[in-house]
Amino acid sequence: MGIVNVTPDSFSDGGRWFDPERALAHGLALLDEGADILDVGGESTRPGAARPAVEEEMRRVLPVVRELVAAGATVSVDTMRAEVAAHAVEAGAALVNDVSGGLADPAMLPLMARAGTPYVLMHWRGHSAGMQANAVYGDVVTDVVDELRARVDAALHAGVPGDCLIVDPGLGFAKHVEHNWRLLGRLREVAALGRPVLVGAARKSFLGHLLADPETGRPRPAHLRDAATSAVSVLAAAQGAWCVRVHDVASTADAVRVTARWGLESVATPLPMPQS
Ligand code: PMM
Repeated sequence: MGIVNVTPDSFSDGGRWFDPERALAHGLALLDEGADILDVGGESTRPGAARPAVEEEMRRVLPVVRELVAAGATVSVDTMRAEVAAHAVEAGAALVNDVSGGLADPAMLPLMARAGTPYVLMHWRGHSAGMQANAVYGDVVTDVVDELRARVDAALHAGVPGDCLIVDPGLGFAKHVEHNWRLLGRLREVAALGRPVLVGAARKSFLGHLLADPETGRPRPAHLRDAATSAVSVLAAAQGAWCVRVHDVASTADAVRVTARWGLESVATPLPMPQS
């Protein structure tokens, strides 16, 4: 899944694709690089970000969704608002990616029950402005899995078809650095919910901390985190992730292809055993 942020303020690419023409060109380039899905978003969710008005969010995303669909892309809309999701689906979006897992807008689950498109429920504990204060867990993996299970149950209860549901541990959302690593290391426990898993690690600050300058301690800048992102993509794919959401599609597409081939090879061709 390639990211098309039509925002002035996203943390790693804010402003670069804010102009709809540039967003469209960027989406087409990501398709060429091998993206299967393009995720179009008009609201930055960086910690502390302010929310755009709903009209502004629609003004940002709908033309880009429409054009990418017309170009033959499978498009996802990254929104917490039912109204934006409904218009995007009408414009041809094939998937709704809701970072709030249906918590931000009470109209979202009923909409998804009617829309019948795949729906990503991400683990979320509140809007960006204050979310890091909610990064308090017993065991982070158990807590996130329990809270995701509750969202899956709420979606099913609202009538969203079970085979439409995708779950996401929400890396960086009300998570401190160590929480993200624990969730990645135990991704199989998220997969044990029995739903496809989406992982969004791309360029996030826990990677910047890992790669910090050893002398100054300064985190690696966001645009220099793509190699680390593809390493996460490989490991997430090897642990059964259904999808990885990334900015640099080329490196992740190659890395995931290697992972798939490696797995098939080991199944198809068992290692030769020593003769006794
Ligand atoms: N992260 C961001 C935005 N949308 N959606 C899902 N499903 N999972 C994520 O982890 C996620 C997301 C924030 O990252 P960005 O500013 O680089 O888009």
